[in-house]
Amino acid sequence: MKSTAIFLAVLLLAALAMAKEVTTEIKVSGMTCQACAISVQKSLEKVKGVKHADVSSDKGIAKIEYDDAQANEQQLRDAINKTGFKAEPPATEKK
Ligand SMILES: [Cu+2]
Repeated sequence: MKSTAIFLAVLLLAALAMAKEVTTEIKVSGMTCQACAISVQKSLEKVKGVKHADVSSDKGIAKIEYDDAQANEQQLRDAINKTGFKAEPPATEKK
């Protein structure tokens, strides 16, 4: 049935639309040169759902584009911490 196929296609598109891509910035301390930034970036890009990571050792910031259906910020922080650098806590959680 043609209508069934169309219905399924619409459902699939709706599911894909719900998986939204988000961009977040995480402060990273301890990076001193470009090699540090690259190792953080490589680690972030290994996290499932991460599309792109842009890490600046000068600014001490990792900018990450990821699919929030597959990854969350905690996983990103864990990936950064695993490299030996430190993901700073989110500004909103600072006391
Ligand atoms: Cu370095």
